[in-house]
Amino acid sequence: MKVSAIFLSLSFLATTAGAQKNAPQPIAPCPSPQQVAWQKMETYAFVHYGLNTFNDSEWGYGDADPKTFNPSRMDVEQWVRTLKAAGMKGVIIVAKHHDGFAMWPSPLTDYNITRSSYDGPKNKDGKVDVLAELRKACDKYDLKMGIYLSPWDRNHAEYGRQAYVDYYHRQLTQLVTEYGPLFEVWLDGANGGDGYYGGARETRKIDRRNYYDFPKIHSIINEHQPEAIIFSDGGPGCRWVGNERGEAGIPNWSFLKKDKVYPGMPNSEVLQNGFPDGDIWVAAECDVSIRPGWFYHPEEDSKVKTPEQLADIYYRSVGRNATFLLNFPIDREGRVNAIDSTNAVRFRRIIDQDFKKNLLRKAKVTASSERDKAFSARKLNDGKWDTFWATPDGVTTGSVTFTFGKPTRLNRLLLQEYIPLGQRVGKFVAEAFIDGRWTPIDPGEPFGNIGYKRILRFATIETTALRISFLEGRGPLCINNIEAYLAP
Ligand code: FUL
Repeated sequence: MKVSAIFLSLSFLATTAGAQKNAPQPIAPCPSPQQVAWQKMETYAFVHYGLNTFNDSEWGYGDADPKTFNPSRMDVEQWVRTLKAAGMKGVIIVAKHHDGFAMWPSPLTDYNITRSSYDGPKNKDGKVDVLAELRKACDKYDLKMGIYLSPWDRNHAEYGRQAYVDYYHRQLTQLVTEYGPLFEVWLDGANGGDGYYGGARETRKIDRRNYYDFPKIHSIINEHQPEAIIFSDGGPGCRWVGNERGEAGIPNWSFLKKDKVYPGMPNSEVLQNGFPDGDIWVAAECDVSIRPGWFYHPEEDSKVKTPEQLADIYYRSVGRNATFLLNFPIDREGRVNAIDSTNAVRFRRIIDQDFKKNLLRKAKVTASSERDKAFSARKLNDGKWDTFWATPDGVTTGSVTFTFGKPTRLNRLLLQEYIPLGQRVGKFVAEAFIDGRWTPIDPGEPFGNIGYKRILRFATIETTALRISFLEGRGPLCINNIEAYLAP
């Protein structure tokens, strides 16, 4: 290492450590570094593709002929290029849906892609393998990859008995060891019911809480993919938001109660808000399909969500302290359909336009109180993640005022807490100085709380100053970013 490089890295360490010195104590529960990195991805994609695509179904019984899987122009790179253009940071592929059909050449079942009519690129063993194709494309275009492996399997003869659970664990082990780094593993909550089950055609019930041996599933994933976030209704990495509209609740706490949540649990509406007094950090993920169905159906070509609808969902998910998982049903050609891709790319343009120029960047910032120089309110508009404004110990409320040099028009406000130290703010309000008075802005919904990110939309106002008052905190405030915009 050259002397200058050593000096640079030492001074870098000194400034980061300096910025953290005298920081407020974390307030549990706090996210792991992996959970923070995951939440910063904000938008990522799902792809649903399989026998359902070719049999016009959403939940196959597990009896459809593998030969019916017969794409005419399949192109996995086209998926990945499209998702990149739509600003997605990762893609989660359904490796196996409830029908049990494996999209990779699973040696554990004949019900897999090698029995289909697909004759695409071959993996290192000379077999068709959609997961291997996706891995390659993701590496080429720098997109993160995740998998969905349905615990419910309507094809497997042993479903409902221990032999199936062992099978599921072995399938999972193969996926987490052979397809490179995964950012998320998706454990669906749909469970048990009628199916083909190796020809038995009956209804099978399972004990949702215990049947799959979730502790074992988690240890398999953690052992081989320590960076992966595990999704389920109850986490432990991230949680379902309790609806498939792509909408988080107001408020939205990133906390759950450990003993109250598990995949397939009843009363899942509570997941929209989380628990203010929860004991584990499990932030919400909003999954929603760009079409009414998760799988492709030609008659839904006229029902693709518009760019404006997708932007609205972005505000209701990312803008409410959640992530936005947007599903693309791959069509019968084997591509992201042109309508879906056009709308998704236009959606990204809307978001880019809405957040083009942070109008608070040059405003003068003052605060009701600050911890010390290192945690000054000026950090709020330095655009960096790990410098933040904090109040002294014991001070759990406060306000920040931004003053503009001239009357300024705006209609968006974005706030972020420094979540590595926990989620703290319970209530806040934003006011603009208009006609000589402080007037609350009207976002058309409750202000709620903050967390990783909160975005408010309101009719354009013209103001000379903006004041944010934090009315309730679980401890000293740790706010790392406030921005305002004038969206077109
Ligand atoms: C649900 C499943 O039942 C749907 O088919 C879809 O895969 C969705 C993402 O999760 O629980």
